[in-house]
Order: sequence, then C-alpha cells, then structure tokens
Amino acid sequence: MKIGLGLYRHMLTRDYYDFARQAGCTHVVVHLVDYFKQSPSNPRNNQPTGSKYEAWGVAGDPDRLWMATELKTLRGEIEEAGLILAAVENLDPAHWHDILLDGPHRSHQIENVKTIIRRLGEAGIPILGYNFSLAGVCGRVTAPLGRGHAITVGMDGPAEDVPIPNGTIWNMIYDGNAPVGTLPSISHEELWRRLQRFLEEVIPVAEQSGVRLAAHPDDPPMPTMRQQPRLVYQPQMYQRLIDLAPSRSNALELCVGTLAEMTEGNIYDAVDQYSKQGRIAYIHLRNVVGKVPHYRETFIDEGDVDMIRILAILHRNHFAGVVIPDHTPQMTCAAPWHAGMAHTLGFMLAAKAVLESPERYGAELAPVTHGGK
Ligand SMILES: [Mn+2]
Repeated sequence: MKIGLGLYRHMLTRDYYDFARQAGCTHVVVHLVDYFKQSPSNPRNNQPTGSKYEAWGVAGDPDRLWMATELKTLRGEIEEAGLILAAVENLDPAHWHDILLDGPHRSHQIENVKTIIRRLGEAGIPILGYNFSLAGVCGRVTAPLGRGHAITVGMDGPAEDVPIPNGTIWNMIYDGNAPVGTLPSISHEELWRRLQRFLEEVIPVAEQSGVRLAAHPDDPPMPTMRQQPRLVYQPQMYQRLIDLAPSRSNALELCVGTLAEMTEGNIYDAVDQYSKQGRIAYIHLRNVVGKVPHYRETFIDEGDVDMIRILAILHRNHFAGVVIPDHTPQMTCAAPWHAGMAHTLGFMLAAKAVLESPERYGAELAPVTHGGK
C-alpha cells in the first residue's frame, strides 16, 4: 500500500505539497471542487462541515469543465514537488446535478462527465472519486467532543426533518435562483436505477480512458437523509454497486470510517471482501466511536476500529493502492488541520513499516518469556 494525503482545492500549492512530503506521503488525492465558497459556516481550516441543514457552499461554473491542460499542469506541479497525483476526488454539482436528479439537462451532463473522464485520462490521472448522493454529506454537528476536547464532527440523532431546497444538491447550491420549494422524495430503487444508467453510460468511456471511477459510500450512512434515499448505507450495498458493472473501472473509494458507522456487518469483513476482489481504487482511513445516528469521528489511534488490523488485512490481500487519512478531529494549535493529518500519517507510516518488514521486527514482536525475577 501507499501513503497519501487528500488536499482540498485551496490547498493545491507548493507549501501543502511540501507538507505532504515532509509527513511521509508519496501520493496526493486532490479535490478540484471548492466546497467552501461563500459559506460562513464552513471554515477552510477544517474538513467541509457546514451546519446540520446548511449547504457547504456554492457550486462551480456549469459551463467551465476542468481542462486537460490545467490537469496536466497540476500533475506537473505535484510531480515537481516529488509526489504522484493518484486521484481527483468528487465531481462538481454544477457539472452533474441533473444526473443525480434525473433532470432536463441529464444528457448534456452525461457528456460533461465523459469529457472530464477523457481529460483525466489524457492528463494521466488514473482515478476519479465520486459520491452518488442527493443529500450529500450533511446532518452532522460539530462540537468539542473529541479526546482532549478536540473539535470533531458526528451525529446526535437522525437528520430527517428538513427536506432539500430546490437548487441544492449534494449539500451545495447549484442554482441560487431556483423557485422556492423542496425536492420531492424518491425511492431507493429509483436512486439505484439512476446510478445504473450513469454507470452504463460512463464506464465504457472510463475503460477507454484508463480511468477508474471510485464510489464513496453515503456519509453519514443513514437509510434516508433529508427525506431522500441513500445508496450505500450498509456494507453489502457496495457489492451491489460493483456488481452493476463488472469492470476494473467500476471501483470503490472505500471509506473505513463511514463503513464503521454502518449498523450492519463488520468493518474487517467488509475491508477483506472488497480488497480481495481488487475493486478498491483507494482508501479513506478514519476512526469513529458509535454508529449512526449517534457517533463521532475520533483520532486514528482511538475509536471502535482496530486500524492496525484494517491495514494488516489490506496488506494480506496485496492492496497496492493509496491510503489517505480521511478527516481527523481538530488539534488545538495554530494549524489544527495540519496537526491532525501529521498525527494520522505518523501512525500510518509506523503501521506500514511493521507490516511490510515482518522479518525485521518479528523477533522483537514475538512474546518473550523472562526468566526469573
Ligand atoms: Mn470518507
């Protein structure tokens, strides 16, 4: 496995690349969507949070797709800093909202996604992460409930009450002038039908372009959120997703924290099941206490999940992709995001070193029987 760092759009600078190298990363995963635009409740020095029912921010320009030249330049800058660009994470709601909504611009937006995939292929970027979700990441609260009073996020109960306003999708505003009103609820089967149509149309292009699409599960993994169904909210639903299209390009952005928040199954079995099939494009690593609708995100070395065991399973199944820290609680210092990432990366590097060199550490790790007193 390889160790990487996820960088938000405003972090795509030499200082952040140098930080990633200093913290031991060989790879980066980048976000090109600016989640934080025009949103006072969503500070840039944390993961995108927003409030329980307030959108993260305003989506991008619907008429401006990422260009192959800018993707190549970005890749060049990252390589110049000594890193490998492993993936672009997430599509801009401005470019594909009507695919999620089955709206009037759907066929045009399918062409948008195909164009983006072709350009990623042209730029030598092998993975596109996405999250097929109407409500998106929402319904969470931010509070100083972490170890040492660290500010962290979680759920304090269901977030079903407030429907999604028109013009909002995936917790971002794509049309600020949409008529007043809310999105009508749809069924789970309708959402799966929309995903299936999407995959049927874009997976062949991904295959031709040498790009893997990588699906994030629904975070938080509730059956419904804001009166809309969610797609992957139990571990076995990932199997249904990859079985829809038996292609290497139909892959997973497996999020350990989100899977651990699910009420069914077992996180170790899920990681084993999907890594054995070779269908994990990359991993989000995060620990958590509790399950939906009552959980909170924790530091990597606490929480319900034995992270060493997760990494050992990935190692045993010859997972060769990139593992990145997902979110961490905010550490109390001048650089809360950096400190949280450096702490998680140090843990990951140590675990990787031991797992990959058992011959070096085996003797010391074996139980020692001390003679006498
Ligand atoms: Mn995640």
